[in-house]
Amino acid sequence: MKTLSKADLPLPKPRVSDPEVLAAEIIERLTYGIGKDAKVATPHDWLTATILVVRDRIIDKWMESTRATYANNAKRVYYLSLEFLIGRLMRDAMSNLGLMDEIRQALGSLGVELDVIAGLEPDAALGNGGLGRLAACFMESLATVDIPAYGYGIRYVHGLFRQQMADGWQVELPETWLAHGNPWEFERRESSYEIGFGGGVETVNGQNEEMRFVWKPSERMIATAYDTPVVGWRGERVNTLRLWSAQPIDPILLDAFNAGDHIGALRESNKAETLTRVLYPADANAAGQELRLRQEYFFCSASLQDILRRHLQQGNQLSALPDKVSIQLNDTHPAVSVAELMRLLCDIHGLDFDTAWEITWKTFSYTNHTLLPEALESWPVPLFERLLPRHMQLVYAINAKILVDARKNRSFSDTEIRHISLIDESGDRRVRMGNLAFIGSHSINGVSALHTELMKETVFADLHKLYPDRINNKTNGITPRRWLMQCNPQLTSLVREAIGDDFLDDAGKLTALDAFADDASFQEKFAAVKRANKERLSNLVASRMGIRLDPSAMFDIQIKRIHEYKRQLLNIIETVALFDQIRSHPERDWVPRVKLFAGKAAPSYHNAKLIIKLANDVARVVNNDPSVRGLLKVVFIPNYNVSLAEVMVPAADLSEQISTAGMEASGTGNMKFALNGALTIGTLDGANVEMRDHVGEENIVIFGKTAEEVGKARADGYNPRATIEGSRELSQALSAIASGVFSPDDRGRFSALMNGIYQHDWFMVAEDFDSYAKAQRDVDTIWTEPTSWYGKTIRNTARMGWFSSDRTIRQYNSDIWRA
Ligand code: B1H
Repeated sequence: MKTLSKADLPLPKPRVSDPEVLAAEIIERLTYGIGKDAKVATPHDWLTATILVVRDRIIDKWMESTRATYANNAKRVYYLSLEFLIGRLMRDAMSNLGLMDEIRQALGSLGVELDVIAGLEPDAALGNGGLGRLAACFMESLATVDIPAYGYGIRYVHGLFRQQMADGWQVELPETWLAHGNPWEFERRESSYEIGFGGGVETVNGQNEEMRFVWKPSERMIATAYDTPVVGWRGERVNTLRLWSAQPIDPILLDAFNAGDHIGALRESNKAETLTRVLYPADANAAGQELRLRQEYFFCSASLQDILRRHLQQGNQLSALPDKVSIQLNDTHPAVSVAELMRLLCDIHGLDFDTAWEITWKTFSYTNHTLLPEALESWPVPLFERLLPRHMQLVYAINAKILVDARKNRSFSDTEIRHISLIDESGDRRVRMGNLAFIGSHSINGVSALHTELMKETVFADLHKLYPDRINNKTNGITPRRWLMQCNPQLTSLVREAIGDDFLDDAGKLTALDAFADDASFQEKFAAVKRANKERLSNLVASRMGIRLDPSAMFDIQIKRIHEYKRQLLNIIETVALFDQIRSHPERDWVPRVKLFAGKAAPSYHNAKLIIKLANDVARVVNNDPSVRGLLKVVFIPNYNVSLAEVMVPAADLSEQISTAGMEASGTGNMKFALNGALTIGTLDGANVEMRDHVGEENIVIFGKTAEEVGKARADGYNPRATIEGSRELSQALSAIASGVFSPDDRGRFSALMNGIYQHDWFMVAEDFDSYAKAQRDVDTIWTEPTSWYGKTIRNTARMGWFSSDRTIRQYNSDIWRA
């Protein structure tokens, strides 16, 4: 055979996807890829073989997408995030490639059931909650709307902990998603970068006698890339999620080993591997440890080196960076990137400070996800300086430039200057990562209309005054592929029968369903789908927990991280009040309800863990009381994750979105439920406000104080005791819980928790209680009139298309990235 030139190398034959070919390939992979005889293959082997066959179909498109981006020298978008809460990938990939039925048939012909092996795929839980899940939805939408994009993050060996219940208490266990290997990822040894920490900065003279800075780190390690393909809808585009893993420069120090120091020989190696071992389970609470700052810097430095290498390799000038590259910072977690890009441009590529600065802020944009003060990251100056001495210098230099300008040209006051500064001088000196991200970006966005307005008025008021054109809103969204088509195939089919296939490519087209909202036969089918989804959830609860649910009862669901501001406590207290009412008024027509909860608490968040225990204690008492006559059931399902959400969301009749107004930046669970035909009970908080605008106020149940009223009540020194004494139902429920009715084994267990409501009630549980309880009875009334109920819930599905993350991504692109 003669040798071919590179240009003439043949491409592999395009893959065929009829069931017979697929079945043959699955057997091939099982045999030659995994080394297993089909006769003895385990379900896991079948899963891996199937993924490898699906993966082949992705790779063709992946290479095509990458080739085209290189050829066009197109602008690329980089999404930097410490979290990607992906969940399972196989169903997503098959469905987006349009291979679901073919693979099902292929496996069926081999005697393997798709749903069984799909259930074995571990969840990639590299995130805490909404912020991480948003990043995953965005990755899918970026590919769907055909934007050349890369996600950058960390390949944690252990994702978010597994939650187990021990006597109703949360216990955290390590999660091991990589235990069976990960067939989705490709290790890219050739894409490795050196990352430094510590040491000092030396000055040398540059070519033109100018002063140059050279950082000499005392510690170094290697970042190695692992790539996962992300398939867009209909498989038109495949983007890359690139996750970094830390490796030692020398796997073992042989000198030390040979001298008998066996532990010392591995110290470097352990130190590197520790860095990317675990995800911080913080969520809306800054994780303030040194290892976290190391994780942040590690992945930012690797990502920026990679981005610059790609940019230069394409033959671009550094000055063209903002035209060819947009870097979106997902919250402040990657904010150290601003200083790192400055270091790379000045110290490695020799640009002067002012030129580098202009390139930097034009390249970055930043998304803020919370106003909670405890979530705003800041690092003690001594720690920052010890770990990143050169970056500390650059932070001071950036600060000087901004503050001098603010003082000289814009006559800011001392107080305003103090708020704008990158250094918080109010206590021990700290580097403010929010200010660094803001100042280093040309666009700063909030995640719902209300949240964005509050950003301007509160945390960033002074920076907003300095840069009035930078803050903008991008209301969050969810991908309708995972959160409708995949998790609710029956509803998807029903909608297709009614309005055709247009909505599959444009969720906005769901509005055509409005015409069917009052159609009796459509309502009946819609109800039947909901019923089937409730039966599926009931089966899950029966098999995991041994609890029987009645699918004809109203399924009332609150699933999200456990946090005081999200007010699971308000829901539980109202449940206790309802329990009292059902027993005292057996003559009334109570609507049978199942109250479902799921969610994880940060391991160090005492009150959140106590709230989980309370939910379980209340469940035990309520579920075992015969006088309830099956009218109320309470269930806390352990180990909430993406896969569990995919079963719970389609099964909800009522969606609980009841945060203290002004505190939930957006919420995205709220959107998933409404899209799947649930009614929302909620406050005017986050994206709930815009959901009301879209579905219509008659199709959502709103209660409680507004953000403005909450602010005013707090400022006026609101007195919860008076409120509690004014509500019989509330005071009875609180004293029952406080006195140990639900905790006979430890009567004082919840007294401090209840006392917090009497004393300060920061989250306005008491203040909103009556309004919430009344809203719940309004929900009951709607439920008793099925045509009204389904009219409203169908209109929710019809009008939620706007909340597709495709719309969100298009807005980011037209206003910020312009890729
Ligand atoms: C959100 C976080 C968050 N906001 C710190 N902030 C973290 C903060 O590990 N940490 O240190 C982790 C996560 N997460 C959520 O973002 C908001 O609470 C939701 O309202 C919003 O929908 C979501 C996506 O924008």
